[in-house]
Amino acid sequence: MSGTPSASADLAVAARWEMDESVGAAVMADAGPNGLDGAVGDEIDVGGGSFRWSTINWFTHPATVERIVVVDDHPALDPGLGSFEIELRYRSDGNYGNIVQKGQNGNPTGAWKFEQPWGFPGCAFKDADGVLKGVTGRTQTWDGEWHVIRCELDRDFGEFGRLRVFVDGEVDQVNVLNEPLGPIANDVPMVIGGKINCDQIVITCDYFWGEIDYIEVRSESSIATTLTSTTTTTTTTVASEPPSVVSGIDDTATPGSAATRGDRTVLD
Ligand SMILES: [Ca+2]
Ligand SMILES: [Ca+2]
Repeated sequence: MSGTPSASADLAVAARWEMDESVGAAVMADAGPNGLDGAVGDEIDVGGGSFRWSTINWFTHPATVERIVVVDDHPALDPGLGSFEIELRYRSDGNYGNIVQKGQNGNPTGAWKFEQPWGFPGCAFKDADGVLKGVTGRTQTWDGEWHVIRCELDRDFGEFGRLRVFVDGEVDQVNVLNEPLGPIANDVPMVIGGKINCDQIVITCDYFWGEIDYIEVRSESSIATTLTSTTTTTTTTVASEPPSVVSGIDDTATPGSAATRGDRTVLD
């Protein structure tokens, strides 16, 4: 069961990971219609109905790919021009970290992420033209208690759509878009727990710590994934990201600032 109902009837479950695997499991099973199982890194503590990540400093070197779960690219996980939602139940005493994302700043055809800078949950979407829109909650949720968080890209609202973040079933923050947000699709994996393309030197990995009970992604693109096959170019690879040049606001390095409440200039 989802914590909160979808705003749009146009959405279908793209994937749902219950994260109920047994101790030591290497595969995160998808209960959704597309069979999007993930590969679980060895440093993730699995069992008892959740996945757990140990505390880590944001600057800890080297990058630790064993801290992430990797789900292969699938069109249902790319918003395209449709609406999109990510919902998860989690608890954390960390005021930092990327929780789940598909793509990074250097992915030229778009990216999305769900994060908790300074413990404010939120998400950001970047389109193929580089337009970046985000919404960050007003409620800090790094209190170690369980919370259901949902981020929503609603393409059908108003002229250009809106982003909303829900905390425990209540709307926590809204960003009504003031310009169009174009197509968002890439050919890189979806990652849970931090970035996949990072080195902790030039590109921070933004590792999450805490515990996740489940994650569900709902998308319009999942309604007809066979019709929504990747139409973007295949020139993007995981290794192609240039250095994460901060052109204005680094939303993870300046968490909690006023700028992180609205749109950002970098999605990393
Ligand atoms: Ca794709
Ligand atoms: Ca679970």
